[in-house]
Amino acid sequence: MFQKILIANRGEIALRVLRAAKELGIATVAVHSTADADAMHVRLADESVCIGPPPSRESYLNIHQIVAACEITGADAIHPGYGFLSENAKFAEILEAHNITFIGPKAEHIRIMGDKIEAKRTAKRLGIPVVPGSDGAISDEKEAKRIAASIGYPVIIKASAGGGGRGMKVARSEADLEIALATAKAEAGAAFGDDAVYIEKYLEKPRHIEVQIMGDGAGKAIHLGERDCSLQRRHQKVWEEANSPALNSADRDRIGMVCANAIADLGYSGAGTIEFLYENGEFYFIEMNTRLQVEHPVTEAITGLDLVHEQIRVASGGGLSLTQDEVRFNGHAIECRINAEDPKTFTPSPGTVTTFHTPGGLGIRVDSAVYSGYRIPPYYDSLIGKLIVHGRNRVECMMRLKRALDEFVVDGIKTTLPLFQELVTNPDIANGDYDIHWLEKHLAAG
Ligand code: MV4
Repeated sequence: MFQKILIANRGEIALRVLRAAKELGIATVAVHSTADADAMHVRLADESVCIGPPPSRESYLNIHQIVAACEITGADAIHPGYGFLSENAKFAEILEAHNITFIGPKAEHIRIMGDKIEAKRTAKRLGIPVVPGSDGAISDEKEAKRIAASIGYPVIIKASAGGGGRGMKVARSEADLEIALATAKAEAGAAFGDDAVYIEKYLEKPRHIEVQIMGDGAGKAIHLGERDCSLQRRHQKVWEEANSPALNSADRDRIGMVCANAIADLGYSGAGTIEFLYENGEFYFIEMNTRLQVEHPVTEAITGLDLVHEQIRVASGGGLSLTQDEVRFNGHAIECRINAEDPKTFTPSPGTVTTFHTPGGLGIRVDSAVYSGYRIPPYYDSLIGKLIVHGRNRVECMMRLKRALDEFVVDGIKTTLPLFQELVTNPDIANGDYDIHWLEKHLAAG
């Protein structure tokens, strides 16, 4: 087991990792920018190192400073959290060269999944169902037209270096295709320095369902069920739940086992998420995330497992703590992402939080690094906390969420809490009847 872990992140996820390390008796090192000197993760860590000025590029993304902090403090492993360096294959390689363990997958697997064409090709080879489309990059308009005609319109053009919704163009007919292809290619080249694009059948009203997997890096893997993350705005998830209201247990087991077997074959190590679009009872792979995700606590709530413990165990060579047979799904969980934003316009609202009072009681978890008097800096993302609610079933979970939201007080800044007050009483949400476009339509309808 590791003696000391450096946490290369900030905010609630830095705290989340710190808590897991403490429970395992592992010493912790926080790193922080000058804007985060008063942050909770810095206060709670055993040691801390300032790694640069406020902009992420010069601090939380600064590989040299982070490696130096590791060497100065003698940490033997780094947990990257999510975002920042968590899916940077180069970073994983540099750590390996310095004999520091990266608590995450092999660099090779991060690289494959970062290239969306390569990811899809790999998924298909491993037996995961993919969206019908081109086998690789589209070389010219003629090829695009031929493939689009064979899969049928509408189609979507995606950047291989994109992901998370960046660099996508829909073409509803052959007349749209020429311009969609040209703009997708130009935008991908400008944004990512790689203009490779691929084509897929465009699914009109899917849900976003993702499967949580964990591999031991040596051919064993398990799945921990799925999360439904369809409620999102501009590709930012807002509300996530486990299980998906759209799946029955046979569908869950089927897609879960397909993913676990694929991940075992790949020799994947650590936590990962396989993302699907789900429409008319079918799953279609879109991307894989090779990190711990923001919404991992809903999976923890229904499985009783600590995913960060599991990541640390696997990275230190201890293997998975359980087999698939030992995974049990219990009840229902919902996560609300609380952002420091105007709940109507979503304009960021940094500043001093004068009161921060969190809900409690059975089935309630709040992951946040905010405290009363904390000043939210304007430099980073606007997530200030996650409210995770567990119940024996979805109805109980929703009732509990409603009362937890009533208890939650955040004064001094604007937050998205009022949006959740509204969602928790909405009939479509109560029925689990929503797709990836539901929230944006709801917000547009005012
Ligand atoms: C799609 C799609 C429809 N058809 N692919 C957006 C994020 C990126 N991960 C993939 N995305 C989509 N890919 C096909 N073939 C619709 C989306 C999409 C979406 C997906 C998940 C969650 C929210 C979304 C919002 C708009 C579009």
